[in-house]
Amino acid sequence: MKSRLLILNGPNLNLLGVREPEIYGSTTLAAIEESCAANADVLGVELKFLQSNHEGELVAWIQEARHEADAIIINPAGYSFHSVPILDALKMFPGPIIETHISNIHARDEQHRHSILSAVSTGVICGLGAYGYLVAMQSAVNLLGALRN
Ligand code: CA2
Repeated sequence: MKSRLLILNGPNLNLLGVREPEIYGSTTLAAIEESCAANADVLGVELKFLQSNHEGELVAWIQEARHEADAIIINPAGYSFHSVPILDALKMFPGPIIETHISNIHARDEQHRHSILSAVSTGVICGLGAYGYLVAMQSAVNLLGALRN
């Protein structure tokens, strides 16, 4: 059976490519989804790619993922820095979790530097731009393979 990857995107990421290209690049979220879908074919995995501006919706998707996904890749965007509900939901997911940020959050202002979700993530990728999503997918597949062996 193919591994199932779930990619979740948090608030405002639907506006990627439209605002602040100097920080987040000029690639749109639709273009990122397209390259992730192409990468899923190459890696031989199933992919679901979602975005929400609502914390509760993201929590519901993470809960559902316990039955529907083998690994979660999440760009929690602004929720990275304070969302205890997302933190609690991620704690209940049994598989690998790759937290992914387009920008290098460690090189940013104080407010954007400390993600509380990193403590429950298997790995964290940041600062690689949209390419970070592809690295996250490759890492998830690698971790799932290691779990199986
Ligand atoms: O670099 C990332 O991927 C972030 O998760 C993006 C978040 C930011 O709060 C994190 O520190 C790092 C912001 C997402 C806001 O999305 C925008 C999209 C287009 C233009 C401006 C913001």
